[in-house]
Amino acid sequence: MSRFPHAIGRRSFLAASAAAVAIGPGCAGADTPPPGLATRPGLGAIAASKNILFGACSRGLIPENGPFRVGNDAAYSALFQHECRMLTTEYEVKMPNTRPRPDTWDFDAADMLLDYATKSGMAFRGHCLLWSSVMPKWFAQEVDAGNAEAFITDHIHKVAGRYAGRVISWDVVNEAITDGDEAAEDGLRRGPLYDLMGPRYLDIAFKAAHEADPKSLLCLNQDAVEYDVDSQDYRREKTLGQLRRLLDAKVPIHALGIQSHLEPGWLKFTPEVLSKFLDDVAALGLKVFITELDVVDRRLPADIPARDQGAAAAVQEFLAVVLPHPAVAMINSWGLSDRYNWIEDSGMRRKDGRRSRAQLFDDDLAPKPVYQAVVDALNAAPARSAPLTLLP
Ligand code: 9MR
Repeated sequence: MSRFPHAIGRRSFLAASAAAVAIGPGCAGADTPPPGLATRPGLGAIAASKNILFGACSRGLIPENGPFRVGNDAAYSALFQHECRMLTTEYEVKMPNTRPRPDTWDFDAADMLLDYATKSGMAFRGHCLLWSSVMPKWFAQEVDAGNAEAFITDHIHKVAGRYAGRVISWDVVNEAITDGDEAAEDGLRRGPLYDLMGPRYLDIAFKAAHEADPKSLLCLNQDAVEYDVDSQDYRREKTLGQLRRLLDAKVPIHALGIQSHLEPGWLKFTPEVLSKFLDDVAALGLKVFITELDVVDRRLPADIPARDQGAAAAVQEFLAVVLPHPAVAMINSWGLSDRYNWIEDSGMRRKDGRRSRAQLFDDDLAPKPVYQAVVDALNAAPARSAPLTLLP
């Protein structure tokens, strides 16, 4: 299926290739094992003891977008296997990657990640089938109001159908709701999908995903709904509105994803506000997945101990609200180590030029205070009645 034979088995650290990877300056290499694995059970195991699924995203091999990290960096792979029970695609199934041209498909990177997850005994999570902010350049020329529904349906059938029965959960639509000038009246983000189909694009996408993969838990994945500010109040209200609308229309949807790129030192966090939102989503009969947990540290101090404490405090206050809630069934970290950190390739970098420390593990794959915050929160969490499974 894949032309990449790199996937390695659980704990087969030595067998993995230590091929050249771009890792952080001055940090230990791919052949230096991560410290401390023998002395801790791993987040995946702690979470599983509460029937919570814990995992992280990783990139597959995309030449212009970074190496196959879990497959090429043996130390990183060992850490990933120790800590994670689920692997989430980071870029591989987004439309510009699966479909470089309207009639050309490329599943190599996604296949590679699925092979790795399967051989490692991990669940596999698909992110994301549609994201109106990340679309191929050709889309506007090829798709118009007349063919949009058929086009989107066919696209989702092909992608979700390829992996049917093997994806614990799909982010069907990413970041659908926004605020300010980008938002239409119903809070939906204007863009290539909304402009052609209106709110119906959500209905079309979820139906197509369910047809293609009837066992996968289908998720609407939303950003910027964690904090107590007007713009996020608006997003929470509009998100609930769309969820109600979809459920009333009998559209197959099973979960709301709350991305949770936490950003301490900026927006106000009020536990009751987030808690009420979780209650409102759960009252609709939906699960909640924490889909992209990490800490954007650009507003924290430069001093590393102070910065790491700030990150740990943000995660601690967030998880203290989220994890007691029985609807929350999954935590996915958006990366695992600062060695591979999406923030460094984004507009969210620190202004002082220092490398971001968004992740649970540092460049040398050692746990940071934020890791302990997650351990403590998981240990304090009540057990869920059952683990997350594919639909019957
Ligand atoms: O981490 C992802 C990065 O590798 C991609 O280049 C980028 C664009 O596709 O997306 C990043 O992940 C985003 C995720 O898909 C949706 N929420 C925000 C994440 C960080 O930008």
